[in-house]
Amino acid sequence: MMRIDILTLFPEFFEFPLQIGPMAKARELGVLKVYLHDLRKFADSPKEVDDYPFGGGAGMVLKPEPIKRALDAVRTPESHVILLSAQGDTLNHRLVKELAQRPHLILICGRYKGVDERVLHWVDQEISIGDYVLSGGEPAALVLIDAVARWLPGALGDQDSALTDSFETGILDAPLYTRPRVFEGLEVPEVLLSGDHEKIRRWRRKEALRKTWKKRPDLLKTARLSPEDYKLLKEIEQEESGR
Ligand code: 9D3
Repeated sequence: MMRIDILTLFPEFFEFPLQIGPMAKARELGVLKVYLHDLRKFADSPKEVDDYPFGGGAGMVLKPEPIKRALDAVRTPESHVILLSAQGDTLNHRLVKELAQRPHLILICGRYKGVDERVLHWVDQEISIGDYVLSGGEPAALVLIDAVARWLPGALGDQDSALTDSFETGILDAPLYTRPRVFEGLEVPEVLLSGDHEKIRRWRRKEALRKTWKKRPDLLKTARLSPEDYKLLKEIEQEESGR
């Protein structure tokens, strides 16, 4: 069971997304418990969550007291305290899997210009979701929870497994098609209608490798490839150079 406590000025930001998909499934199964905490409730008054920066300048800074009080209320010796911050380690597949092993995450969402630097004394890790500017930590926290929930037992249902996710297999997914067989003159590849499961498996593997070779050649350096994969890649390189 994983517990996640979210410290935020906008708890309502999370309500709808947490009711959909693997996050909802994990919560229904009881393998994920999410608790929302409004930082305003930990302030001396609802207006005292932020203040002007010492030294001057535009914008507001989140005060340390509400965050410390909220942490004191929710943290245990098992907690891993994360500040969502544009200055943190960039979230990736490996970090998501590490976080999914932890029993308790506390996610602190910053807003405005940022949080008082002293908050970092109580933070185990700062995490960013990429090099672009968000208006606050909330969307980043949601991204993190979504990615982590996929690794909790049962969250994906019977068919799907995080182990078949693209970043786990190391290459991109094969192209997908559904009905109709012909749409605006564009046909579904014949092999997918053939019923020949071995032929379909080989085609999918080859097209997944082709996509990776074209779009993310960097992934081919670290992917675990079979002798068959190398043969398929050779065919792909020949086909693509002859175009
Ligand atoms: C651009 C200079 N600053 C804005 C006045 C710094 C800044 C402060 C606060 C930049 C972003 C934010 C709010 N962003 C987050 O809290 C955040 C974030 C992000 O912006 N990008 C990627 N990941 C994350 S995680 C939290």
